[in-house]
Amino acid sequence: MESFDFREHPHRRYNPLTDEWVMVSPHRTKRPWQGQVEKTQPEIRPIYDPTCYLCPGNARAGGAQNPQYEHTFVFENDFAALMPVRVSGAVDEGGLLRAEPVEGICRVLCFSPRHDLTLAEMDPASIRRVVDAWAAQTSELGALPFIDYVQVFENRGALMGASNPHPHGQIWSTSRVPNEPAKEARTQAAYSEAHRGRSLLGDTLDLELKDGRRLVCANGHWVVLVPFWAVWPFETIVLPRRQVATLAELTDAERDGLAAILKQLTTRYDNLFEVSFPYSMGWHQRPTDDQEHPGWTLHAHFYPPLLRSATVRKFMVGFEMLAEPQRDIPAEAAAQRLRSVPEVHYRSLV
Ligand code: H2U
Ligand code: ZN
Repeated sequence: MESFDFREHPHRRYNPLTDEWVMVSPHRTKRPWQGQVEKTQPEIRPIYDPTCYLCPGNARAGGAQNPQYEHTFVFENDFAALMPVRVSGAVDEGGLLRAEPVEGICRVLCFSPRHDLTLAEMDPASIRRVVDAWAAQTSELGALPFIDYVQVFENRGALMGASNPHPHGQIWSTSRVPNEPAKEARTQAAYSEAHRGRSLLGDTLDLELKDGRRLVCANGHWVVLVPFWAVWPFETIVLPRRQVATLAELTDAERDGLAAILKQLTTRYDNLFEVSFPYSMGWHQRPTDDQEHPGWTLHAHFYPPLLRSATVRKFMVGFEMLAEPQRDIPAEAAAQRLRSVPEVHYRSLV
């Protein structure tokens, strides 16, 4: 019998945040390499696009007109998935056919008046304004009595279904705690209970800092790493060094540090395949349902779909849909690749 080496043997890794497993097949990265890394044409976008519904001064699809905003701009989603309307009752047929009403408020956040920028290409002072907007929305929506959870996120790039290249994100706040944060609430609370109040992600961060193999970048307030249990090829998690549970709690220095680390991370992503890197990212913050949620640590997940080049993406299909997620490139190798690219954006070099 061979003794287990996760650099060689097919294995499963455990995700303690979701209580789920991911299969890792490191030997498959030795498969013959088919085709090289294609580069796509550099995308040229105007600073202002008269047909963009997010640019300053333009009309939106719903008929409203955007102000001549100079920094960030928040508005109610014209096609909101949820409504702030109280409805009572529920459906439950034998515990099998169940439904319950959900109320909520959905907003869109324009990161910048500039149509041509992305987080990677914005300056840290402008990204800091995005961080402030995230924090302000978290406080405002989270304080509403019927809102139990505030989800801040960004869908970046057409590959991820983003409807518009103008730099923007969304905030959906809901009267129920959705699946993913609900799982994380359970696992973090159970860990805290079992480890005398320690935090699951705080302890994970300590282990990762000691190990070092999965670190991508860091500063005095934040650490970015490829989680041991990452599913997406270049998935990362952004962790605060101080134990905080929401964006609203971040100090001035932590917000500046966050703006800096977000610029670094998104720049590294773009430099990997010299393309504006698509992803879904979002913050997992403590629910605002008046429960305690011991051990909750604020963190952001970045889930980028790209695998080998600007055009070759990972599909979560077949075995992954029916059994469990699987990856070839081990987390350690992905982190190493993200560390090895320059911290200066490739577009700023031409
Ligand atoms: P995405 O690119 O992540 O899909 O976000 C764009 C959001 O903006 C989307 O939810 C909203 C869409 O409903 N939107 C408006 O609220 N008004 C508009 O005029 C167009 C798009
Ligand atoms: Zn625009």
